[in-house]
Amino acid sequence: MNETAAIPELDFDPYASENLLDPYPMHEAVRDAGPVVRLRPYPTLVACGRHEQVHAVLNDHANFISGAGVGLSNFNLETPFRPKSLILEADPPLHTQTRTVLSRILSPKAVMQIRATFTAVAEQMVERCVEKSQAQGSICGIHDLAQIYPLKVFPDAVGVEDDGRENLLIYGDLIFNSMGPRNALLAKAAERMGPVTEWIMSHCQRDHLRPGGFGDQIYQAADAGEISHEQAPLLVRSFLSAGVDTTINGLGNALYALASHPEQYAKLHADAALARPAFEEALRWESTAQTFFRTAGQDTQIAGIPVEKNTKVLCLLASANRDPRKWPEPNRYDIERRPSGHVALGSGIHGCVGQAVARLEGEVVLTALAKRVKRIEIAAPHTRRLNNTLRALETLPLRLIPA
Ligand code: OVM
Repeated sequence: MNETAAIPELDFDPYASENLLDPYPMHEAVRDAGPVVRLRPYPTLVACGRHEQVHAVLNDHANFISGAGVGLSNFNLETPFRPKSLILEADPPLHTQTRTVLSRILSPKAVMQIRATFTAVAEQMVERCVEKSQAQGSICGIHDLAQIYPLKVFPDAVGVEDDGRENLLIYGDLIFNSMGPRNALLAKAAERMGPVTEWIMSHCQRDHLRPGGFGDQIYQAADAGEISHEQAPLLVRSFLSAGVDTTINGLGNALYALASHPEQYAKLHADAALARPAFEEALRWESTAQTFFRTAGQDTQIAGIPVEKNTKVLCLLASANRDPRKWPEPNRYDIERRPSGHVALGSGIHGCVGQAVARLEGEVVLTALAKRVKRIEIAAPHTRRLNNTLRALETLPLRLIPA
């Protein structure tokens, strides 16, 4: 009866600093061990590192639920650290109701309406970076570009006031750390929270949101009876939770990919229309959200291997995105690859609802760079910001050589 004995066991701790700094050797070992593995430091979960199984789990929301949390903690056994997200940590039918509203607000049509503004701000910020790089010798790709761009355009689109936006960074860092274990990273993030939760929740209220913005549109959906007025602030919270730290690090990782691959940047500079595929390939190559979990909603199986009800399933998104079973030369960053099928933005009913906005941000920033900057040089080694879920850079010193 000991069917689980068939599952290989490995010693890796995905949350150990060495694996957060460089997860790729661990990913390879997990993939090569089998379609499903156990990790001795977390004996109650199973992990999937191959694209086929990660994709299958994400696309089987009936067996692999989100309502028990999409981090390590099982909300059936532990109280969530904040009221559950009504979309991320929900299953149908609730998820269907809330997702319908968010996906309309973030639709391609809505993205067309913000495109001109997002483009203009990207061009201004790239221009300022070029000037700063010339005046001071270098810029920080994170502080001078990847961080300030999303922190301006996205809260503007949601309709959040300018004051206090740095709270969004602290909040994002906490949320993505909270999906891992209660380690030192989470403790440090929680320490910095102080009044931040209150700031976040008060800025989810209608009277704090500019009329017509994405946030206000949530309340309009409540007025129309699509969701309740009690649900509205929590759905605005999803914008503030998922919309800033994700794109900051997506952009930061894309800058790192391009700076560390000058031959790829040369292609982008020669043809700015490659901006969108270059961003997409960066998402595959260096997945911003490294991991998400599901929970077995009943006794089920993965690749024919039994998985008991209530088991946490660790989906190593970044590993699936470099699985050689799926991608030729997976460790190569190649902006001419068309990496469709990557799972950096998830897959299935929970696939990133803001992906059109995220891609817009990536596209317009890389387009502005491609046009204005001939070469990007690494001015000094980068440093990483460790986070239990996010692949994040702390600093990325760059020299921008204008065209
Ligand atoms: C939410 C939420 C929070 C973090 C991430 C996310 C990637 C969603 O609160 O709904 O999606």
